[in-house]
Amino acid sequence: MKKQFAIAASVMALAATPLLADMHEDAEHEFPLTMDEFMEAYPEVAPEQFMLIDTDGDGQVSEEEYDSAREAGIIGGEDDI
Ligand SMILES: [Ca+2]
Repeated sequence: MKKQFAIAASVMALAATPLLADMHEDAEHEFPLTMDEFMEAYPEVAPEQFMLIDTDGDGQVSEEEYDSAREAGIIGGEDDI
């Protein structure tokens, strides 16, 4: 009985791993981010700050804009999330 539970737990852990990896990728590393996606990832960022980050004004945050915003200190590093 105990062994069956352990096997079931292992299978569930294996099945859950790709799902968690996808969610992580969507949240932090898929560029460009729409304003909604960005605000979800960085709820502390005000809409006015989003306009500073979206320097070309297309309503999305590209990887370059994200890197610039981090360098400018508008958003924190990944350690702060
Ligand atoms: Ca942009």
